[in-house]
Amino acid sequence: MMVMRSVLCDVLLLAAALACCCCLAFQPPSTGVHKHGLLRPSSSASSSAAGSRRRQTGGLRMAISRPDPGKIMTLTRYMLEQTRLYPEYQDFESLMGSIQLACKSIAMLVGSAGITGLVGAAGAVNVQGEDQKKLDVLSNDILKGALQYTGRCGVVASEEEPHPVLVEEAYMSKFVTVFDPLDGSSNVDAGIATGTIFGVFKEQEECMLPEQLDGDLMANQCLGNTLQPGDNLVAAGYCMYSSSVHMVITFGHGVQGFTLDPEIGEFVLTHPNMTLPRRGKIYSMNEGNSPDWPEGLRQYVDDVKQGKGAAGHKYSARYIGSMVGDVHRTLMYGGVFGYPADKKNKNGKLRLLYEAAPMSFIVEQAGGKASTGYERIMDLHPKSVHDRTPIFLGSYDDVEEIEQYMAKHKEEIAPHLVAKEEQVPVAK
Ligand code: FDP
Repeated sequence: MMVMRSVLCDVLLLAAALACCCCLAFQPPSTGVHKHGLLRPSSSASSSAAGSRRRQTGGLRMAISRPDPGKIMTLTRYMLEQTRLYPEYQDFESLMGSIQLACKSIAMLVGSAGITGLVGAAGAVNVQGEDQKKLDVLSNDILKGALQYTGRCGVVASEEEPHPVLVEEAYMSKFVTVFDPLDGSSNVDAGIATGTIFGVFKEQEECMLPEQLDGDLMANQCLGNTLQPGDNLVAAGYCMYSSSVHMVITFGHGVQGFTLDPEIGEFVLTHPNMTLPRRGKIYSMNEGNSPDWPEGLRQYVDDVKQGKGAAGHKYSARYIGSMVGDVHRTLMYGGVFGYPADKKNKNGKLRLLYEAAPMSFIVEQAGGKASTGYERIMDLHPKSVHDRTPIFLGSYDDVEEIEQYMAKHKEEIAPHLVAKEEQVPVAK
């Protein structure tokens, strides 16, 4: 009897959910946009006359509203409007135009990969010894291609390229762009969230060399532009390909989150001025590696699981294994994401230049903290394009607490790559 009742309940719930989905799928466009372009449900029945509809679906009432195209804050419009406030945004406009176009193309490829056969390995191994997926290779080409014609970007450094690459107009450009074209790609065949991470540095003056100089030397100088600390970043962002496509960006004046509206093919501002709560309730790390973690971290995780940390409440574990997905959730809900050093990987796994530094810039701009466990990620100077670093980022107080636990076991510090004393001199 009990079993029958629960089956009946499930059937009823399923029917309600299906009815709700149909309702979602077939709602016609209507108005209902707040000043930042946020979608919001209509507040009164009279709004149906203005284009929004409500339907009774077995007890569930749903109101779907579509933004008024004239009022929508698209990423393109946002960039235009920001140039009035900050003249330096003018330089980012064409760069962001190319990056958003590339992200839309990658989103389309990722979304249809199972159907078009773009799953599985490409048959090559990247410079870091990882199997390249077909989508890794394609995403890299799309981004490089898009950046080539901005007239603003001279050098790109990518996870999928052994060395930085000079793109057209290299000697007249202003920016160096670093990116991981498809982060978390080992998950992509399973339909799990993946993303593109990017960071933008200003080119250093040394790249403006006299023409008579030997070509190779000039190229080397220009390529050396990529090796800058996170503190030099002028823009950073990521695009997440998941149940919806999100673009989160910072130019050093806060963090803005956009969502791709598939009906109009535009990124719309849905999360203005994203901020992290000071404390969270989630820790996000690959706990399978915990036997090899530093003792301080093991103790931290043990304590917060039992509510014995400074917050006084119990923490839950959430780990996707895709940095963009894990960082996005951390930005939305708070808590801490980490990929620590361990006995086998003294520098952790994630790459400083095009993963850790851009994400740290975003997190700091959202009021959070990003650390190796001992020092600020943004202070680290990479020695080579593919350097790795341990990382903890997220709610300020949570990351600070991890640093305190790690400090209790200082003797265990992994000899990680960029101790401040041995920094590579890089002109700012
Ligand atoms: P992936 O190898 O799938 O590209 O960038 C490396 C990365 O994913 C991150 O996105 C992710 O956070 C991490 O590796 C996951 O590593 P583990 O599988 O070792 O947990």
